[in-house]
Amino acid sequence: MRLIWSFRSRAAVAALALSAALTVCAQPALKDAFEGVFLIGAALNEAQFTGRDTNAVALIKTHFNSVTAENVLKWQRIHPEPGVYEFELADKFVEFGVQNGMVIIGHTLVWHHQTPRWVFRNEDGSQVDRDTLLARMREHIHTVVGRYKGRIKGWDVVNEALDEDGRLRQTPWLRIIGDDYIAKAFEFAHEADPEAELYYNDFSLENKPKRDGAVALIKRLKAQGIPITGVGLQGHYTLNWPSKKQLAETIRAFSELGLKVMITELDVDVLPRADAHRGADLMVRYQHDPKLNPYTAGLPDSVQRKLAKRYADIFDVLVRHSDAVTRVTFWGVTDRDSWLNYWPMPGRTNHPLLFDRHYQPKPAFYAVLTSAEKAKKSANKTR
Ligand code: 9MR
Repeated sequence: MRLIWSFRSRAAVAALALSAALTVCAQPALKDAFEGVFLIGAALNEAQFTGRDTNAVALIKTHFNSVTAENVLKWQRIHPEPGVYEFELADKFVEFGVQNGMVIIGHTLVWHHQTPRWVFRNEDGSQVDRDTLLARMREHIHTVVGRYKGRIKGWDVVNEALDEDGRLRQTPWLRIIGDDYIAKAFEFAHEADPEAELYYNDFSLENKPKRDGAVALIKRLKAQGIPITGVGLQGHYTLNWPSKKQLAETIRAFSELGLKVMITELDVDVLPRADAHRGADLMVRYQHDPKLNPYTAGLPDSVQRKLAKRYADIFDVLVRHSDAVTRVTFWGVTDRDSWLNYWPMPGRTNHPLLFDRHYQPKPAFYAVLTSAEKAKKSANKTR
């Protein structure tokens, strides 16, 4: 019995691999379709950059020319204890990008999540003072950025420092160091690799109050001569938020400040939400509710079409602003990898990306390719 099952499951895996391989050969590549428009990136997990998920690796090599580490460069993963750095996985991620000639992005240096408690504490448990925390931040940034100097092209230096109302988020970084912790992080990153591009990265910047806060923050940084290259709009979107107008205005608001704009974590959540939160705040969490998990057996055609239309709309805006937008990175490769299967509710089946759970392109993939063709045509016309 076990033999039959193992034969069957091996046959199933082989069939999946074959169909994934055929698909990879038959489709035009996203990165080629957008050549000269912007880079097309993906956030990679460990199974992908170590080569274990061979079907995903085939898709990544075919379609993407930029990679971001979804998790392995975060403070907790790379620097879990004082004086202890664990570079093994991060090294493999960077090696994957180098081997495949991809633009490698580092995510992230200073964030309020995934930073171990010890960073903000003395040995006796009391809170560290400003100078101690600045010294720890500098040491961390120098060690990590310095190690990958010349190989990681750009860093999300500070991640999610703003609240929805546009004010600085109350984090231990802000409370202990003060308002200038953001400027300091950029200065330290620039010291460690003067050639690296340095980004401020956040979600929901398409909403005006938060966007205005980010614009004010960046103006302050630029007035002080802080080396900031770009802004990352994370792009954790839904089927109806943000509007095309909001997205276009947001891109313009940052490009008018002389910054590069990139979409750094694109996905489109198709599942019903338990509340009005639009964004990606990891503090928002709910218990599993089967009523809010309607597409476990696959995405119905009607929703599949909505998702394709939504991606077409998003890319229409992006290609129209391709003078400002330098990279579009998806937060994952296939629906099976997406964090939206476990946030804000564990155990759901989400369908937010261009490739489905069987590594197959979805109608949204073709919609995005069509946007690329339009971009090329209009570029030819204006030439
Ligand atoms: O996708 C990431 C998930 O696997 C992690 O558990 C989580 C916490 O580290 O972070 C997710 O990625 C986040 C990114 O680092 C910052 N913007 C929001 C992303 C989705 O939560």
